[in-house]
Amino acid sequence: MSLTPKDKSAVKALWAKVSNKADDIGSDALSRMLVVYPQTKTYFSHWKDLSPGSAPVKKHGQTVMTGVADAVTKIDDLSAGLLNLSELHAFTLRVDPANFKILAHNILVVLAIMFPNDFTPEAHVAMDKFLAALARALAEKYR
Ligand code: HNI
Repeated sequence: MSLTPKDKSAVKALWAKVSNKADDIGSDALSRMLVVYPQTKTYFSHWKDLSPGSAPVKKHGQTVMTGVADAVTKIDDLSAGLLNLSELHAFTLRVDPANFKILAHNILVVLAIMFPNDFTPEAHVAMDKFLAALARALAEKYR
């Protein structure tokens, strides 16, 4: 499902409202992913502390959300925009692409909790489509 112009503006509008809390969103989404989908912990076994809100979780949450912020600016061509990041996850990090959908889900959950008023059904569907497209773009170099 591709993003309509309306979806794209809804994503940009929501992102403009929430981006100053990107670090908190990232930390909470990553914390939830590791607790609720513990199979995702295998990629981070080199961290000292994988518990919710720990220093490495916070730091990596920040990193991931920088990637999401970058993707918002590249929303018109995510495949080209995320090519390097896709290659990194596929060939170097060897992250199973199923995990991109899992993280996308957790980001949505956190947005809904932190921004109940801004997370309208329109914002919800647009963000869901955007995160799905982001996950697809990240998975592109796997084949
Ligand atoms: Ni991901 C590193 C962005 C999903 C495992 N990841 C990064 C970096 C960015 C990034 C940016 C840093 C790149 C660099 O160093 O140049 N990751 C994203 C985005 C998503 C995502 C935008 C999806 C929304 N990554 C995932 C998922 C997993 C994952 C779902 C595993 C469950 N990523 C990693 C690992 C690293 C990583 C592992 C290396 C981090 C480290 O310190 O070991």
